[in-house]
Order: sequence, then C-alpha cells, then structure tokens
Amino acid sequence: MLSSKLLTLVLVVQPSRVLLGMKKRGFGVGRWNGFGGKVQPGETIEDAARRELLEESGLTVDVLEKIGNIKFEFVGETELLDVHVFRADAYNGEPTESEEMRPQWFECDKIPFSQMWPDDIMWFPLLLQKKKFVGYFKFQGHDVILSHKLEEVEGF
Ligand code: 8DG
Repeated sequence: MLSSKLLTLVLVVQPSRVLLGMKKRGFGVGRWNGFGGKVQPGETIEDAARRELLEESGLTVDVLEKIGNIKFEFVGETELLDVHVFRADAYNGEPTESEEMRPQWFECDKIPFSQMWPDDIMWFPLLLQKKKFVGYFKFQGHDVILSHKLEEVEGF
C-alpha cells in the first residue's frame, strides 16, 4: 500500500507569458518549475500554496484557482506525491530570487520543457488553456516516464 505526500504547485500565468523558477536546491534541482512544496501540518492545501509562492517568488495573489491534481509514483519508493496544481492570473509584488528559486518570465511559446520535469510538456497546454485535469505518472528515476494517465475534468 502506498502512502502519499501532499504538495502544492502554483503557476502564475499572464496572457502571453508564464513565471517559472529555476530550482536551486533539493528535489527537482536544475529544473524550471512553478512554485510550491510540502503542505505543513495544520495548513490547508491552498494556504500552503500561498505560503510557498511567497517564500519562493516574493509574490502574493488574491485569487488562486485549483486547476489540477497529479499523482506521481517513483518505482522503488513507497510514497506517492500528490501534487495540487493552482493557477493565478494576477499577482502582487515583484518576482524576487529566493534561496530555493530564481524566477524568470517565459513567453508561452518558449517554455523550456527540455529543462523541466518530463511530464510538464503533457499538461502545460491544458494549464495554458485554463482546462482542469487529473493525472498519474509513474517514473523510473527522475527522467523516465514508464506509464501515465491524463484527463480533463469539469472541476474540483
Ligand atoms: P524543502 O523546503 O523541504 O526543500 O521542500 P519544499 O519546498 O517543501 O518541497 P519540494 O520538495 O521542493 O516540492 C517539490 C515541488 O515540485 C512541488 O512544488 C511539487 C513539484 N513537483 C513534483 N513533481 C513535479 C513534476 O513532475 N512536475 C512539476 N512541474 N512539478 C513537480 O514534486
């Protein structure tokens, strides 16, 4: 039986660009990603998403929309990652580098998928089209997807 760990991921999206951060340490180091991390005891998932966004990018947002849920299995590991994905279309503050992330805007047609988690190229198009989705990815190591499921949903 696999246990699971709750994580958040926030993508700040504007009409023609998306804010990503270069992960400077820890899990996913060297990859561009949205902002997020582990949900702490006593926190709601959305509170955790807002906290990690502020800690890692310096931004706050008024509205966060839940747009995805992706579960990740890593062969040989007993814990599933249960990632709750949020989208924000407006933000307050200026993107600021943190110990964990170096933020940078990317045009929507120049997203650096070759330097991102390999599943992202499959679900980013849904994110950018404001579609909601659930997914499951089974990884061998951090680079190879052995199998996956991805489907659009009406809502959460
Ligand atoms: P730390 O303080 O303990 O270093 O870590 P944290 O900030 O609490 O958490 P983390 O381990 O850095 O969180 C991992 C982040 O990576 C989290 O936002 C979820 C996200 N993430 C995965 N897998 C994938 C993936 O395949 N694609 C994308 N885009 N993000 C992913 O865990």
